[in-house]
Amino acid sequence: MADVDRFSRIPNNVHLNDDKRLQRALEAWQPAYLEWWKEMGPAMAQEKDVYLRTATSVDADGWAHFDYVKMPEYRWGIFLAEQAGDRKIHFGDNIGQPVFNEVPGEYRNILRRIIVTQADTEPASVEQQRRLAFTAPSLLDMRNLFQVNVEEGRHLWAMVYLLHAFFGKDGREEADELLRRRSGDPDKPRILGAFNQPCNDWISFYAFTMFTDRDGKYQLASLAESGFDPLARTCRFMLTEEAHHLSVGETGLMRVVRRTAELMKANPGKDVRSLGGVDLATIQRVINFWYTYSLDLFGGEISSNSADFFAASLKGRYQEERRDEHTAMNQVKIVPVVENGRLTNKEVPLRNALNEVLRDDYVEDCERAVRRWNHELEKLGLEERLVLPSRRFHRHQGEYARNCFDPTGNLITPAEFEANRAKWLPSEADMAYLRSIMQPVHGIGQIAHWTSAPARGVDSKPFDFEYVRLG
Ligand code: BYC
Ligand code: FE
Ligand code: FE
Repeated sequence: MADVDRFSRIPNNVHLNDDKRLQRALEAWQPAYLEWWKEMGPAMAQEKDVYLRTATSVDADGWAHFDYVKMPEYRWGIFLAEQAGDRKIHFGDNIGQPVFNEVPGEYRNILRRIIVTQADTEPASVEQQRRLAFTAPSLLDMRNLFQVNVEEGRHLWAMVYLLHAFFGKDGREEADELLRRRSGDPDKPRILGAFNQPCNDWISFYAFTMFTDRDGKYQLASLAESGFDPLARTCRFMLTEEAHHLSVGETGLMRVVRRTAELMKANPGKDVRSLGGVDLATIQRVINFWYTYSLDLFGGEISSNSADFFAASLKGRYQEERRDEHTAMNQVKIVPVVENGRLTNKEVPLRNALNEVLRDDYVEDCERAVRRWNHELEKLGLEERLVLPSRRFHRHQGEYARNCFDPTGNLITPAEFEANRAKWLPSEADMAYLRSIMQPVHGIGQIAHWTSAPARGVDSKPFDFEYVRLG
């Protein structure tokens, strides 16, 4: 990539040098970001060398540069994927027009809202994961955690660039607010529900990166279709980083399941907890928790916002470009809703059901991962299986938030829900147990008793590589 400026204070491929006002504004935001990172970023190893990947360009072969870095010195940069010729808008009401390179006045508010919502999740996740390194099950896991954290920081930079570059004073104010909200803070919480939930043990961390980062993948993919080209290009590049986060979650849970299966196989009939492992029932409950909070992140099943985003050609469907039809007009989607105390199918104009369309793609992807985990159980001849609960279970947003459902999706009373809560969702006792086994394993090549070592390291390095120089 010819245009990368790697050596200025803010590495970038957006010609920051040519826009002094913008450059100064971002350079003024930078110290506040670093303050936030010190206060809310990883609570240990900030001064240690960590074997990290840094984006230095957007080329297929050049963007992932691995080296030892101290996290506060990570080069958080602004990288947009290459401009794709004379791209035309390919969905919504502006179909066929040239892509927007500036913000159309009539879409300014909704576009800013989309960007702020996306932006807010990035620092939120870093805050949620702040203390996990203390109990990392291996140096490689600790390194992966830090990798995810610095990249979420970079994703914040990506969105803050858009706010500064295209939204003037309001954009700068929003960028400042992004450093003021705090995950879980009762007075100034993060915007979306999942990002205010505690994530203090590694089973939760894997479930978070599996399910919550995966919402990120689907949201970013929809925004990568955007008619607002700077957003589309930003998201396209973010997706390349996101793949690692998803694999940390998916393989993280797989490693735990494998270990649990081994313990079960070697000790038939014995309580897995008495062996120091994580029993399948607890893994299931943690899955239930993060999966359902992540389902909420797609918004309501029936949403006029989703119709507006699509009509404005700002947010498409997953892989919109591969579809045959791009107006989403004169079509309906069937959505089960509760009416008069029972579930009935409702026909919803497709544009108003696009959150649910995206959720369908997400659910299918999650099901694929669950099949993979179950394969670990199957390989050892175990009968037990993990499942995804119904998308109606334990919801806080959308059609199903007003009622209670069991994990298979049957309508139940609030009393029935409460009576079963500890069976379906992580309890205080579960959390206390997980805390008790989450002891740090920080020696080179060592792995915690409750999980198994990954098959491979990163960057072709072995598992017993010194991924973090704690010494
Ligand atoms: N929690 O019409 P509705 C990631 C609000 S993750 C709290 O049903 P809409 C990452 C909604 O804002 C990807 N509030 O939904 C992952 C609205 O509020 P107002 C993040 C919620 O607007 C891990 C009201 O409820 N990116 O990158 O169609 C680590 C009615 O909303 C929630 C994006 O989200 C919730 N879960 O869709 C790091 C993309 N859901 O207007 C990073 C941008 C809804 O009444 N955002 N509400 O005040 C969007 O596209 C949409 O805002 C949403 C919601 C899909 C989130
Ligand atoms: Fe992200
Ligand atoms: Fe992520």
